[in-house]
Amino acid sequence: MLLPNILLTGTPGVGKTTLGKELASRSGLKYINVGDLAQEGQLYDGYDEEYDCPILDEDRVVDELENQMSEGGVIVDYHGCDFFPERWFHIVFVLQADNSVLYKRLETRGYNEKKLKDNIQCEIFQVLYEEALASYKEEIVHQLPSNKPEDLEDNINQILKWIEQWVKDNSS
Ligand code: DAT
Repeated sequence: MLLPNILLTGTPGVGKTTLGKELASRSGLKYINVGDLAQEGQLYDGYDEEYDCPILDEDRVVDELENQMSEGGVIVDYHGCDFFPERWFHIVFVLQADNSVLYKRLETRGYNEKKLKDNIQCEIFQVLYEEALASYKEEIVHQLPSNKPEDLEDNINQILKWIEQWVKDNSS
């Protein structure tokens, strides 16, 4: 494998897509949004009436991604991380935003009151960070602040440096 696989996770609205796309264009790695992939392939298994959204068919998503992941060089973006095979990822970033910042972003998306409240709580209780720590080795899980444009720039530069070092360490 010549390039690493990177997981970007965190509560909806923290900035995974923004970071993932920009990072892909500056690193040459491939960006995959699991939500979009599921929609394109209709990789669903039922419908969640309470949350008013389709339920992801996790096994089919994993099957769909397996070949690309084993080749390496993929940035995966999803607001969940416990169903991917642990071996896929060389590093995991959990993006985080302040409540007030996240609230405004989700409000702009037109989320209803319940969805807003649930997502803000998800962020307050660091649900995705806990999920990442339970699913991957602690030393590869990193939190990244994602409140303002300077955070985005810092995060990109930091990850680009990490990729460069990984490539050096893994070339023989
Ligand atoms: P996600 O993919 O985690 O759901 P997103 O990338 O779509 O989030 O970002 C949600 C909104 O926040 C979008 O309007 C872009 C904005 N945003 C993302 N990262 C940001 C940052 N570091 N500074 C300011 N705004 C940001």
